[in-house]
Amino acid sequence: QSDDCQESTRPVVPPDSVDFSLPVRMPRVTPQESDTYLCTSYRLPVDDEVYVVDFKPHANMDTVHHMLLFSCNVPSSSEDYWDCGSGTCSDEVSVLYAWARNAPPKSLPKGVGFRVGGVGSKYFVLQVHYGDNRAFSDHHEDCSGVTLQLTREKQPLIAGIYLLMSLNTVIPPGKKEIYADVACPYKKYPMYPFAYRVHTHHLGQVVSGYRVRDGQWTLIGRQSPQLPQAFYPVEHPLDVIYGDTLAARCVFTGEGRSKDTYIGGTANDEMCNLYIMYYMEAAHATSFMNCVQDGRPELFKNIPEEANIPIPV
Ligand code: IYT
Ligand code: CU
Repeated sequence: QSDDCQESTRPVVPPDSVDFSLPVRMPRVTPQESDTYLCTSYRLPVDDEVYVVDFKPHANMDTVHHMLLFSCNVPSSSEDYWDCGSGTCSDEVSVLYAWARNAPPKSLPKGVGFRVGGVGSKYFVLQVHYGDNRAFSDHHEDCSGVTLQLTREKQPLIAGIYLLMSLNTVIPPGKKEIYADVACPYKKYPMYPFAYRVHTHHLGQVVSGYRVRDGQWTLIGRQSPQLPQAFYPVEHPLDVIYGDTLAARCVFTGEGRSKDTYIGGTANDEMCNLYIMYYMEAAHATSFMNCVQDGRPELFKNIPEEANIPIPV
């Protein structure tokens, strides 16, 4: 079985071959209640720059709701594992991988790798959301996680994440439809989006992301945040170049709420996130970028109508 703790033992010696794998897995945990978020960290066993080129999930379908893999330099805790409520990392952090129940796993295109180690991030932090706790009534130990495939061989293309998020959306109670619009000018070397992930809490209906070039809107991805929040492939690959604008809209409903809903960390708060996974040529790649700017209403006047249509789940 793939979540077996037997085969999850971590390598002690830094692997010196060109290609090596790294298990980032929970250290035999037994969650005590439903909806527990546990985090564990793992330091890269080498100091040089290496590339993550593949991910293999090991998740117990009965217990794991989703898993997220972050990279950073300062994990929030030095314990073997901890409650993610006290944080994942205390420095700059990025998502590298997401696994969600019932969503097909997404692999990186050939020649594309996430750059880690060296002057970059040295730690991986794994977050596992354990759902229904009845699966743990026998108090067994769980070692869910992900095995990373790494290589020292320089990759021609570097993967990165561009995160668009709203920081100041307020959803009035009972309001049928409310938009959170985010947009930023793109001022870097060309990037090529190949996957995307959306994230909201319960009130999100649909999240859409676009490239705007010369007033023309081209879809990067559109998905319901109520479906498994994994990375989905960009259906019609495109480039994003200096001078373009990246824009995202989250559609929320305030129905069923009796108070204003704000952006925040709990299940009763909301979030509006669009993660764009891209690659860039190695020579001038930027690994992480984000955008938190409110979209101008004049710009969003021209957003395609599809962005306002909720996706039935
Ligand atoms: C306020 C908010 O929207 N938080 C999001 C996005 C976020 C991700 C990272 C914000 C920061 C980050 O360093 I990485 I500052 C958020 O927390 N999203 C959750 C996870 O925590 C990543 C998600 O599932 O997308
Ligand atoms: Cu959230």
